[in-house]
Amino acid sequence: MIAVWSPTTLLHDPSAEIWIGLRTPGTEVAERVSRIREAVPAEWALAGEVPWSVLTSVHSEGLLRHLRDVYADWVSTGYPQDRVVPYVFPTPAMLGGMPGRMPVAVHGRAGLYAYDTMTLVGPGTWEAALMAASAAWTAARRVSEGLAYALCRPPGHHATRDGYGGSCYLNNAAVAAVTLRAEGFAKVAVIDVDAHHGNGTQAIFWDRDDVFYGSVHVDPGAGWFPHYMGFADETAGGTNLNVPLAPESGDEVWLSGVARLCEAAARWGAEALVVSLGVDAAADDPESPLRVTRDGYFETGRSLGGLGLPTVAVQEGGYHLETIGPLVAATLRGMGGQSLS
Ligand code: SP5
Ligand code: ZN
Repeated sequence: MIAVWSPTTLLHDPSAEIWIGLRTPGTEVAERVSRIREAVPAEWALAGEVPWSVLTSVHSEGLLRHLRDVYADWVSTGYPQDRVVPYVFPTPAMLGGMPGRMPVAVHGRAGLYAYDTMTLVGPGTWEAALMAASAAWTAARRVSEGLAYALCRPPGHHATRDGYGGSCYLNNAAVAAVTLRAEGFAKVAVIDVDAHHGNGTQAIFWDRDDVFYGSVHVDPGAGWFPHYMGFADETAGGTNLNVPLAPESGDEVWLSGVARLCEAAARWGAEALVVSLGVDAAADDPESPLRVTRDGYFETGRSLGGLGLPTVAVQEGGYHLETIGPLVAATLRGMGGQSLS
């Protein structure tokens, strides 16, 4: 197995999430990276920086420049706290069909690309997000050497072409998918086993027939993030498959969902696979109500590995520091056809 990371990903410190008006401690912390690295025995390779031209095949120049520049603009304006936090959002409801102007104030502009108040931008955020995307790019370029794992942090699957949210800034899995396409794989499947629906990845590939997106996740219709998307009727004419699960679902229901995604990707004719590997569906995880066990993650990996495709696994969520390392390791062992221990 190839495992790719970058120490630069440690520089992002969200410090907090503003959630329903409460300032709560950030859950997407740098220690996640050390916990995973300790648990995954591999020759860790360093990511090389992803070319800008690859990023613009996934994201708009506007989003990329905003993420690159907004923190410096924020600091030079002299706000009372050290993180970019939006307070006004130019939603269709606000603009009422009008085009709207580019705000002069940075605090006006902060809501232009952010779609929630939980995903703050601080001093190392751009550098970390860039190197997380770079890890996905590097891993995808090395997929011919075997199963490739990118320890991306911050995660990516909630980031859309034009927007960031859900602790995600750049869509690492989408970067891996377009890189596999550029490497010559004609049909690439993304299978997302993070506990949340990957609305960003779904939206980025919605109109494309060369990338399939499938996700198993806690049902947004039961009140869970990302609330607006992730429903079973979002099919994109056959290149998108959502399997929403009831809160409290455990291994049995989860694994039948994973099996459905694997069968669909195989039937569609996938030639290469990107796995959005979140482990926040685990019973101990504070961010989802699903109840998947370590054995369940191992079996998830076995199902995905059973496809027999060149595979890039991209880290997404997983927030219980005591267990994320073993959970990621178990999934990767399953994917690689190894035994659990
Ligand atoms: C990549 C990923 O797993 N993103 C997760 C985004 C979902 N976050 C929803 C947060 C809902 C409220 N969390 C309350 C905990 C307070 N810190
Ligand atoms: Zn998640």
